Amino acid sequence: MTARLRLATGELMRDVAFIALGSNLGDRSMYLERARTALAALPRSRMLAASTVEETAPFGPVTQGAYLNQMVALETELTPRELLAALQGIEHGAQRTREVRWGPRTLDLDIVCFEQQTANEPDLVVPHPSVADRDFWQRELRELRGTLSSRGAT
Ligand code: A4P
Ligand code: MG
Repeated sequence: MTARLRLATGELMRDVAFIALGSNLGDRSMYLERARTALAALPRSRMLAASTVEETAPFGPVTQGAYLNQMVALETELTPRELLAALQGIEHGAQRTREVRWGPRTLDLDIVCFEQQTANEPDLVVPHPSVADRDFWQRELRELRGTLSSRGAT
């Protein structure tokens, strides 16, 4: 049974999820573009905005190529857990290969945060524990929040 939030009016809650996209293998722009298309097609969801794509130097213990990173804001009725399952499906569709943790990958999709919901489970932590450490996530979040508020969406 899915614990979806139901408002007093009986409607399902529409929250906004911020999703980080990363790619550093193969045709990186194509993987990001396909991921955006797949995210926009998720059920009970609507793509609100996408940040600038930026090339970032790889961090972490593994020597690897530069990443293309981007963040999107998705209005969704999916719970954090339902969204995680959907993101993993999209990653598999990108022939994701990842032999080592933090290593190179065609596509990585992380839930950065939800506007209203949180999660703290062994396999799902929202907001993402690394949100404060990644400059580019901070930049992309600011950009998206600016875009949404200038449209009066938040
Ligand atoms: N998981 C828990 N919370 C979340 C969440 N909020 N969003 C669990 C997504 N997943 C979450 O992830 C491992 C497990 O984390 C998942 O099964 C899920 O249940 P994964 O994507 O399978 O493994 P991973 O990506 O290798 O590990 P992790 O910890 O997500 O790595 P990172 O932190 O994504 O690091 N350098 C640059 N410049 N740009 C990058 O984007 N990314 C990495 C990967 C390394 N260096 C980078 C970049
Ligand atoms: Mg990841």
